[in-house]
Amino acid sequence: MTRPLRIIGVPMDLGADRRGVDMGPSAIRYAGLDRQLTDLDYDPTDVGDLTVARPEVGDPDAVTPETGRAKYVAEVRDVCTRLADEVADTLEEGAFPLVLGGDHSIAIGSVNGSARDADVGVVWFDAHADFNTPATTPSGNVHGMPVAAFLGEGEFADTDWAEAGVKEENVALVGIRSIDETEREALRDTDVSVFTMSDIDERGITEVTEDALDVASDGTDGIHVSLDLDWLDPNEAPGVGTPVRGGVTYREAHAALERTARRDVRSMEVVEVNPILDRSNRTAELAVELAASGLGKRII
Ligand code: EXY
Ligand code: MN
Ligand code: MN
Ligand code: MN
Repeated sequence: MTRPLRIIGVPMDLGADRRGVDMGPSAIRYAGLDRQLTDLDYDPTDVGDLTVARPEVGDPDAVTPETGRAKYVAEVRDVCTRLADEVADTLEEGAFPLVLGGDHSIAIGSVNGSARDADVGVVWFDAHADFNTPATTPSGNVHGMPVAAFLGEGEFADTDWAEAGVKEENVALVGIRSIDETEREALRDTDVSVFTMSDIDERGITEVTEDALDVASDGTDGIHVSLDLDWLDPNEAPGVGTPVRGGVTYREAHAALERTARRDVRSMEVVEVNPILDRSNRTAELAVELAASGLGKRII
């Protein structure tokens, strides 16, 4: 029996400095997403892309009383509000939401949508912790803030950025190797689980991934998977805006997503693919492959 799935494109680049990540959804579709999903017995419906304001019409230096310094904060919030509705509607209609980014700020929308009517845990595959707030950010870029935002950290407390009530103890960051001092300090005061690249070196990807999945599953109705392609080593995934050496290998990434597929995954996003920086659409193809592994594809 085929499983209904909705592809939701979000050509967002307002949360990041490097223009080009807005073309991620096109590149991922071009890399054969629909065919992969159909082969996996999903019945995909591509609802197209959400409209995202052009940087030229937004305010890069926006400051709001509520959120302090965060570039294009009003425009990012508007997109995330619409994305949360789209993800929540998709789930309500019995389909699986697969969100294509776009920069990682869109996760604020996907997570709030996925967790609107359920208790949801989050597994965050990323080189970065994405735990800055408008008060701590070194860049002003919202793609460095989504985890802090949906958990209601700092200025995000008691705002609609965190309206779905995801619990810290159900959030696991995996593969982290680039973290700002302010993020490190803030994370120490939380119940978020942080699995670094050193943990993967020492314990192996399978064990670490299983632990992260346990964190996200514990007492929840399902898991949201957020896959930032800069989680992988830049040799594997060159088409990202903020590459960091020493990431997971091609096989480690597949192993982690294959383990993930065995759990109760209710929504997923693949983000930060930047076709302008890519080589022959390699990173977009990888995004498709890894999404397929996370949705149950097996070698045999
Ligand atoms: N921590 C840095 C910042 O907040 O500006 C870099 C964040 C990069 C975030 C990328 C998408 O994962
Ligand atoms: Mn990220
Ligand atoms: Mn909830
Ligand atoms: Mn990242």
